Amino acid sequence: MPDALTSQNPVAANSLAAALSDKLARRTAKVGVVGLGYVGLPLAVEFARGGFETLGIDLDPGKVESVNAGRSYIRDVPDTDVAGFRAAGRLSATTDPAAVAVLDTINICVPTPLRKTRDPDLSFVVSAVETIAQYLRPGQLVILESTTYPGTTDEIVRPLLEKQGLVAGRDFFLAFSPERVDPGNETWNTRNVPKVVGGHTPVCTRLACELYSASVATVVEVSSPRVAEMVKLLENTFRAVNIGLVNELALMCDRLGISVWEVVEAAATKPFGFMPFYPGPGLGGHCIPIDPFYLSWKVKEVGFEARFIELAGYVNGAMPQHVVHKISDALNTRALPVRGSSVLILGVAYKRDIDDFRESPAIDVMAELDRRGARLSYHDPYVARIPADEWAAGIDMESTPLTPELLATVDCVAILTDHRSIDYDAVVRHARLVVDCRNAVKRPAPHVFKLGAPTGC
Ligand code: SAJ
Repeated sequence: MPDALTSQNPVAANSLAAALSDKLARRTAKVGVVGLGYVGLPLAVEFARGGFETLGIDLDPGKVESVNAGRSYIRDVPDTDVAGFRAAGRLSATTDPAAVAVLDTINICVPTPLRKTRDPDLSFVVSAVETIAQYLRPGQLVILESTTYPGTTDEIVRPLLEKQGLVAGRDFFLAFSPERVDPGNETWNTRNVPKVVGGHTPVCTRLACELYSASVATVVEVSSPRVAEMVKLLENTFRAVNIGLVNELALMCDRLGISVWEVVEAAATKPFGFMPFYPGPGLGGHCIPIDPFYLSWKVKEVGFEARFIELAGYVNGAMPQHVVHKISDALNTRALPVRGSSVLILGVAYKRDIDDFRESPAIDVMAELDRRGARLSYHDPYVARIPADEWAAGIDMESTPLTPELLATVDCVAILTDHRSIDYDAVVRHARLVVDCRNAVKRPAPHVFKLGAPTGC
């Protein structure tokens, strides 16, 4: 009959778990983070802040060199944090995967993109896990954080780790905890966003919670890695579907002669049962446009069609084309064809006040305008250049300084990302024609055309 302690505390019943739990409690555990991107570097810094000797492992020597030089390359991570924990001997980095052998815990924070065929690309996860498996030893805790479909940890990660004969939950410990990093968010960060954790066994869950509790204010236990994987997909599918809804509403309002911005603003006064989303030129970033398709792909395996996800993908995916038509219609009011007209794009990042233009719908709009023969320029205070090999038009572009002369010269200014640092009143004052896809222009004007609103709204 297990004694009270073991039945209440499953960790105590497993000597390897008890040993790790003790190291976590005394902060003597050596913790590792594989993948030092916008998720991994903040996590490594928070583990160091939590008192652990933390090792970052990344394939990119540049990232490793930066960390070891006490420099950050992620906007949300101050250099002072990296330098401080580096000096305290609590943070370092390496490209050598063999370092896994000396670690007590390993968090995997590598990308989970989509392939061109819109299927999940788990190649980065598999590569990281296969590397870890080479050095896996009894007593280690492995946690996957990369956003993925329900079943990845159990069906892909666990078998790869168990190949050497160790058994998850007995010889080593395995959990999933979705990353919830919102780049550029000045309120919510790795420390204060609740961390959902689902372990392969209760012991795995408990150990993962003990690790995070040293660095994260709130840890939320769920019953399995599958549940934790699904939690993240619900979070981001919720956004993609609601953004699709409001984008479709914008198309309706365009036809009904109503301002969708006025409608959403008024609906947002409802203090319960409503959450505002806003139309835009499409869906950018490496989370929202991608994560829902991990879920729709997985459920196809069990014969289910995730129609909301597919429909939202269709609506959101069609927005760049709609914006190009909006720009074409606006030029048309000046008897100007797209071909040969000069169009200045304001904001190319995938959302405001950040520097990331990967998967940005603004780039899709620019590529289509270029294909139609427009003479393009752009201004984005956060994105200095767009390399030729990073977009379909295949031309190197640099952000042009925003001046009254430039605004007065171009045939049309298209606001695609509404960075707060831009003076949109000045844009309206100097520009001949404005197409506003983000409701950045607050005062109506006859030369301002808005997505989802009649002219002059
Ligand atoms: N977008 C709209 N209308 C909206 C909201 C967003 O068109 O009402 C567009 C944005 O312009 C962008 C895309 O959708 O192109 C994604 O925007 P996002 O605000 O969802 O920002 P992301 O992609 O940085 O999403 C991250 C996610 N974080 C994680 O996955 C851990 C997401 O879960 C967060 O909810 C989101 O940040 C956030 O709330 O900012």
